[in-house]
Amino acid sequence: TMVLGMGLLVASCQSKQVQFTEADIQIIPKPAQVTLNSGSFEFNGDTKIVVSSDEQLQASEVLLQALQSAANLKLEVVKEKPATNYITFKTNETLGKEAYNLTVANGFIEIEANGFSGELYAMETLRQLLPSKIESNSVVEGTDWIIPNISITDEPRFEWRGLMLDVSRHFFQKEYVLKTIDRLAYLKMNTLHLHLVDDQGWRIEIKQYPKLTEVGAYRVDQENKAWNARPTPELGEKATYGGFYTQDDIKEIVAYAQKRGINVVPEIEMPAHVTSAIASYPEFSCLEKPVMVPSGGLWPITDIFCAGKDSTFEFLQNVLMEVMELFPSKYIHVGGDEATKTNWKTCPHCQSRMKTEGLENVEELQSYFIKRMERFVSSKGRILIGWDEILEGGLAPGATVMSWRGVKGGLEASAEGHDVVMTPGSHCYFDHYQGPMDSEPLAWGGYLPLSKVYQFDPVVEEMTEEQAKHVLGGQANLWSEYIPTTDQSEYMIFPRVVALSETLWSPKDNRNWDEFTPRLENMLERYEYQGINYAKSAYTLRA
Ligand code: TNX
Repeated sequence: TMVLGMGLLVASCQSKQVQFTEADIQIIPKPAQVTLNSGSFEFNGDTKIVVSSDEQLQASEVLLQALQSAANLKLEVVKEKPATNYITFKTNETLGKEAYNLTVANGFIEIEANGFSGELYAMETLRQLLPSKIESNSVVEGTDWIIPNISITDEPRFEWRGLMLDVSRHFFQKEYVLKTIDRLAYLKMNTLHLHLVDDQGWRIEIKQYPKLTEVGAYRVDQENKAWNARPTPELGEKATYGGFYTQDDIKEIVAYAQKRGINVVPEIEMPAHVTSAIASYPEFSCLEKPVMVPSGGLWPITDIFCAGKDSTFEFLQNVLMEVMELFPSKYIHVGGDEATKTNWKTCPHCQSRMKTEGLENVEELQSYFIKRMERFVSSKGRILIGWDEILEGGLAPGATVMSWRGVKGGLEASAEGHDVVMTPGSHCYFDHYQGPMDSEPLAWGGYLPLSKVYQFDPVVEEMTEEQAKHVLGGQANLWSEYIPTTDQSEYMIFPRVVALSETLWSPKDNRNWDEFTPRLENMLERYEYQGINYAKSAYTLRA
């Protein structure tokens, strides 16, 4: 045993060498530029990480944790550069905030970046260069933790790389949101849009209006077997199904996301998709009639916020004040979609508002509504963003548009000089089927296979160069009418989000489906280790 012990000691001081080939480089999203060099770098018990800031330490966390749990290697974090076998950071102020250069050479790894996001993304890349077993949450024996000598120059094509979770139609616990944040960061996605309000549930605690969550966060049941199948519940029925995030939960989510380079964009819907709010405070609707929080996908719903009463605006501004305290996001989403304006046509408050403001139709009244909110949001130094319906009747001057009904809204808004985020239903709706309907779990309808997500491009042909400059990026939306569990949510997100991440990050010319699929296969191995319930069907049906 003495001799054996010595042998191990020697082995751990020397590093093994392996020659890699191009096919071994399986990073997703594909980096802008990769050069494979000869030689390799082995992580072992002597490898050190040299950090000179809290941000660098935070960025290193993903690699430190992975190496510890899968490889049983506890890398020492030091301030002074050792002679060999280390990772080091270098600041390069000419780089973009999310860019990084990564050099792996004999005996050292150097990360060049200009701030936290770039540092983090370099670490995520290192993690992906390691064998997929690095994702195991228990120690894997008999694996060499060796990566190729390589130089990578990388930066994103788009600044908005998002996923929207609809936590209203079904509520998802904070823990699942945190997990999703980790998984987005792994793919260098940087935006999590939380759809916190809809007819079927109000999901954020607002201190000034406690009934929003006491009443608005709960409904009679989770039933949602067919679109519109369930009738409006009877007044007084017991409503116990649901949940919400406390303000402390929100603070935790936001802080967690910040440490993973992710901006959390809150969405507070208005003027429609708000039965949960009206069930809590009927006085802010036109009819002021008591209603129950409906289940499932019940739609359309005519009870919406009254655009005539000043008290509605006061209420919404107070809500947004609390929201802006909690979310540092530059963008505040106010929904604006699918407002059925039937009641506005007869409501005396709305009619008199139209008269005094000189508005000709209810579309202009919605435009008035959003413009008024936009003035408020921008007075607080934030940017209002909304679904493309906010274009109707005239777009608010500082607003950014999220184009979902195809690319039309994005074309129109960018032509007017507004920024846009492209989320067309055709390529970005993860609530749609990803395989044949008869073999897939119930979904909203529509068909969005993996390959189609991979074809997505937020910049469309019809755009001029000037319009293209206004495209911030793209985002997938996961509406959850038919998604009652986290398992089902994972199933709909993965692996389509893998394809999305590459369309939003990688240079257009670097994208190639046939070259992508083997890398995807490697990613799915990683998801096996991470315990993600990805859709295997999407993968077998990928062609
Ligand atoms: C339309 S997309 C909606 C959502 C639904 C979705 C179902 C958008 C802005 N509004 O309320 O959940 O369709 O695909």
